[in-house]
Amino acid sequence: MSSAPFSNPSLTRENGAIATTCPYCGVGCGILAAARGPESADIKGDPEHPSNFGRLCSKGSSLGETLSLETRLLYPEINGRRVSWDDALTTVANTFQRIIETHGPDAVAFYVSGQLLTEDYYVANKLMKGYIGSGNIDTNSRLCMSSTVAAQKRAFGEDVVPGCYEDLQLADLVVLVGSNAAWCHPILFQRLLAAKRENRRLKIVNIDPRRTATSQSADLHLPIRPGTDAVLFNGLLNYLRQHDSIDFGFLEKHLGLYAEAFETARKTAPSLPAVARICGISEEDLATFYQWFARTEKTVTLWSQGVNQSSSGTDKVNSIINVHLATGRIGKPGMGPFSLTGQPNAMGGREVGGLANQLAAHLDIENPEHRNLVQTFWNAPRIAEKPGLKAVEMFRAIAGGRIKAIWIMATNPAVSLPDSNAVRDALGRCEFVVVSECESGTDLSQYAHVSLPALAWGEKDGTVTNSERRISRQRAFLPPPGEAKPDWWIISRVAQRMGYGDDFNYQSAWEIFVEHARLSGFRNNGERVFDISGLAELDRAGYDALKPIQWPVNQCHPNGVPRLFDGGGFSFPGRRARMVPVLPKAPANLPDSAYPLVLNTGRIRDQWHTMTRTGKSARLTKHLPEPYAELNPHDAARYAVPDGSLVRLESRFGQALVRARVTEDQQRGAVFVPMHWSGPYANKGLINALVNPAVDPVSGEPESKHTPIRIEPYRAAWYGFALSRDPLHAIEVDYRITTRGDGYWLYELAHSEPPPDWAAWVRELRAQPSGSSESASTKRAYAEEEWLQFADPYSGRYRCALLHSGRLQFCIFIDRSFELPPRSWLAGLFGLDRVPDRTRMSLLAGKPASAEDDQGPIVCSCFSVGINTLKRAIRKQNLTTAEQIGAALKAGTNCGSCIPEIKSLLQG
Ligand SMILES: Nc1nc2c(c(=O)[nH]1)N[C@H]1C(S)=C(S)[C@@H](COP(=O)(O)OP(=O)(O)OC[C@H]3O[C@@H](n4cnc5c(=O)[nH]c(N)nc54)[C@H](O)[C@@H]3O)O[C@H]1N2
Ligand SMILES: Nc1nc2c(c(=O)[nH]1)N[C@H]1C(S)=C(S)[C@@H](COP(=O)(O)OP(=O)(O)OC[C@H]3O[C@@H](n4cnc5c(=O)[nH]c(N)nc54)[C@H](O)[C@@H]3O)O[C@H]1N2
Ligand code: SF4
Ligand SMILES: [Mo]
Repeated sequence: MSSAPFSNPSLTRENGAIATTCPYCGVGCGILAAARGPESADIKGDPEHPSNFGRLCSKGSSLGETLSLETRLLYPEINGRRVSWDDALTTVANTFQRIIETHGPDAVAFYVSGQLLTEDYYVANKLMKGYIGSGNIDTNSRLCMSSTVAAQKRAFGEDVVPGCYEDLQLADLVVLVGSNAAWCHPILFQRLLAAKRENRRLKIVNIDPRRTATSQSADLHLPIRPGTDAVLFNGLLNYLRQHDSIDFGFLEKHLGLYAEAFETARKTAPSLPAVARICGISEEDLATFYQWFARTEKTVTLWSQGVNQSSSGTDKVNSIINVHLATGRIGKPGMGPFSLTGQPNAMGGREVGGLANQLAAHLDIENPEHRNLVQTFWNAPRIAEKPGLKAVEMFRAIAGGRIKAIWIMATNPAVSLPDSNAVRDALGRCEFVVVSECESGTDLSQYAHVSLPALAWGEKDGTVTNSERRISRQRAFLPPPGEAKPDWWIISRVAQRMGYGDDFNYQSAWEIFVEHARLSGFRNNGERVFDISGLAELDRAGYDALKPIQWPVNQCHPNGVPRLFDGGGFSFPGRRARMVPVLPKAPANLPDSAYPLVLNTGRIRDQWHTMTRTGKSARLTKHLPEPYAELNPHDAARYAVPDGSLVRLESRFGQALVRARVTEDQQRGAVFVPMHWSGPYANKGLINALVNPAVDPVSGEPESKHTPIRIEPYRAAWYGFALSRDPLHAIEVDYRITTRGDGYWLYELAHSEPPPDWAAWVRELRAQPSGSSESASTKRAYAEEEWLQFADPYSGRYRCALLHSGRLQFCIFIDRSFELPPRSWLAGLFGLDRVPDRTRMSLLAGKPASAEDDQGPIVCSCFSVGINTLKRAIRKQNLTTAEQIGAALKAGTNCGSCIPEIKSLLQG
């Protein structure tokens, strides 16, 4: 079993470590990394990086465990066959060119990602908007930040995040709306908790329909009815006015329009009782929140997908920004509205204009002057005249045959777009699908006509921008594997083959970055806040040495700017801002008698999106190894779904089969399911198959947090799990979950019909398809193989285990009930060279002779500490605080993101 993940605490720049940036969330933590062979690395938080000051969360610390090349895409392929780069690039260029010539530029599209580096993104946007001449480039940020982008443009005149991380430490009140930062922005959340320990006045409020790890650390949790945030914030605006907390001086000086916003708030959220009723919370809690907000000058409001991913997400964001404008609490230390970005480069994508309705450098596609500016700067033959299609529309246009060729980079729409069955159908019908990826075998791969191998994190070079506008370098510390290439190289070589040679003759990420920096200052005259012209003169060495810096960076601010809009300076004419009147709207689809529950989807602590990287780390997989649905005990009883059983979920769009987790954390009528599981890991865990494709009319962002569904118990003939040293193939059952452990694979299984003969079925399961890799040593050991078996047809119980020379190879446990032995103890036996005789006796019992040997499901991923170990230590050593637990077991002492769970163990 691997020990602590931050394997080399002595890493420093001086001893050869490379400083780079974490490829996961928008916190943008600095990392020191040193290669340890081609497929692994030592990782440590960079003590000098101003986002994390040396700390890393469980995902960041485990990056060294995700570098295996086993499933990487390493060579270009056409229709699944390896080809040369020249063939692949020429095929892409010629096919795009042919379709454009026959059907016009809007018949092709790019679908890109906030996980591309700024330089990759810049080149993709330039090719589509300036050379192909269509607006049809959209990004997965459409599913993520686009409501905030739209709202900030409506409020400030430009998409700008005014504040910085330090504000969380300077504030006396921090409100988190629709954000589970404890799991999704862990290092920033840890900074907030550290500030709370220092500043006793600091209060944390969390607004989320469900109780999360974030709520557990909050002073006040408002479990509002899903979708009612705009009423809550309109109510707050109204309350602030009634209680004399409005800064009219600020409004007069810096705002264009505002009166109507107050009027709409008054009409739609007239009183505390009315708001409390609509939001489904107690009047008392509501009053507490409003009072705290009214009387605390230093307030920061953070929000994320619980607000953005809504059919009225743009309005909801404006309702939040309104209360900050109305109180003048913006841009000052410890104050401001603060959107937490999700992806490592969500911000960089916005800077280069990666959304279909933007131009590069924060310019507007609908403004002829702006179009002229960008076209002139690029000296481009064309410029997109109108916005392109937004993600959901784009895939509809593919289904309808209007878009005939699509190039997808660094995102997996077959998993992450809503109504995924329709998306897959569209991809299946598309004439030409190009996929740039690091991984093979994803749910998207099967639709690719051309697959292009991209360099992955650790191999590529460029920049990303985090949630606080801070630009950091990602630097390569691993050699390029196979024939993989940087994304910018792939795009620009296709551009050259399309005839745009000179303008895409880039030889390095640096050349692209300085061009992007020059464009941001081109005819700017201080009108656009986004201006990094101060970096346009960087030479190659300067780019390589670039230290993290917050834009704008220009002549006036050569060292960047932590806060914007202190004392105005907004981007509307007269440097003004606007309060947008917000009329609260109900979600697009409401529950009814056929689909009575509301499906909410989101993230878990230790997985990243479609799991292409985090799924490779055994440590990360242990925290929550199976897709699940969280439901309230009342709903569980009503629909006869016991905790731990399997539950079938169904919406008007599709179905899923997942494990039920019954918890009071979930409010009645609401079900939460993580978004992470797809084909390689679960046969029916794809939750976007159910999610409605309703979108916000302004931003086009899908309503991923609100779909009416129904649930029913799944009646299995049998449940089971298998643990195997070698991967098992073709398990045809109703329910199959695959997880990767240290030296084993774990399969959770269930099926509605029993096989006729268990022993024969198990043999079939273990049969390797021809040509597959059972190692030579395994084969030799066959002579000494030993089967242990237990079958009781009467109770439906079947158990068997296979040992090779005393080493556990495989075991399977089948039962009519879903209550099976714990997996963790058995899994641990795969770490032994020989199963001791005493243990062998209890193998088929599935539990150790002594209960002490079973540590239970993992709570602390960093140090692999299980729940049983924690409970035992609490009981036996009388531990009462998380600090004491840390001292005794190390649990919670690295990234700290398991501390909320540890605290709840202490409480109960
Ligand atoms: N571990 C991990 N961290 C990540 C990611 C990951 O995949 N894994 N992804 C990154 C990305 S790209 C993103 S965008 C961020 C997302 O970060 P978050 O937005 O914090 O994460 P989510 O879990 O999507 O949703 C946040 C919360 O919104 C709540 N919510 C649902 N409906 C409502 C509502 O009507 N009102 C309110 N107020 N809340 C509601 C959900 O219950 C959920 O707890 O995380 C980033 N960080
Ligand atoms: N139901 C539901 N759906 C959601 C959400 C939700 O909360 N609920 N959240 C939405 C949000 S906020 C987001 S951000 C999306 C995320 O959804 P996706 O973007 O689809 O998820 P990822 O797994 O991050 O996909 C990134 C892909 O790019 C590959 N990759 C990684 N690095 C590189 C690179 O450098 N180059 C190339 N070419 N490829 C690379 C990875 O292997 C992976 O396959 O999901 C959205 N979908
Ligand atoms: S908080 Fe974690 S996932 Fe996010 S950037 Fe930092 S280490 Fe990476
Ligand atoms: Mo996101």
